[in-house]
Amino acid sequence: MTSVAESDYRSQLLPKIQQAMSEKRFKHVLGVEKAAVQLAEKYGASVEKASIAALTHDYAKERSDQEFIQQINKGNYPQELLNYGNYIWHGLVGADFVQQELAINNQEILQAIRLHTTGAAEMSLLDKIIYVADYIEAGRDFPIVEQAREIAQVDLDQAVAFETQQVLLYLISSKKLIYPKTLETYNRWVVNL
Ligand code: DGI
Ligand code: FE
Ligand code: FE
Repeated sequence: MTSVAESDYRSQLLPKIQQAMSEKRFKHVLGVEKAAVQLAEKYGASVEKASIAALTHDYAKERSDQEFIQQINKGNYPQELLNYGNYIWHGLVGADFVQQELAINNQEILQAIRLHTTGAAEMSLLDKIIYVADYIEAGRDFPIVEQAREIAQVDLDQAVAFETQQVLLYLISSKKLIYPKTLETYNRWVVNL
């Protein structure tokens, strides 16, 4: 695909993303795209895939619980997924809506969307880029984000580890239910099991 065709594809995708979410979330999505493209250039991933995965990663975030529950029951998902909520569903199950409604069938992109919240023990370069870009995009302003940004420019695996540890610290300190995949990510990337 030429760069002209790429930007053509992007400009057709953009309004579909925008209409699916608030202005604030759309700004976040554009921030993630910028961060993901920079990381893709730096670490040698496909810039086009990074762009599309970033633009679509939170596409389903504003769907109702009812829509997710319906999709979980329809699809090949374990029933225990129903114990969780939008925070887990919007990526893992939301990728189905991206595929169905935006006709994105690239499995690498769909996997990066599915894993963007929890990470996984096994992550591709694109998975890591989207996971980290979501955390460090320019609109994020939590206290340790600057440290996360610096690490991301030095070592992407270390950035995955740093983010995962911080997320786990937050989840535990606020007594949140932890999705097993989040723990698998911790064991692999933080503990180096
Ligand atoms: O969708 P975003 O807000 O851009 O970012 P995200 O998809 O990374 O995170 C959504 C939320 O999910 C965030 O507050 C962290 C949280 N989260 C990640 N793993 C788990 C989790 N929440 C719970 N309860 N359990 C998890 O295992
Ligand atoms: Fe998300
Ligand atoms: Fe996000």
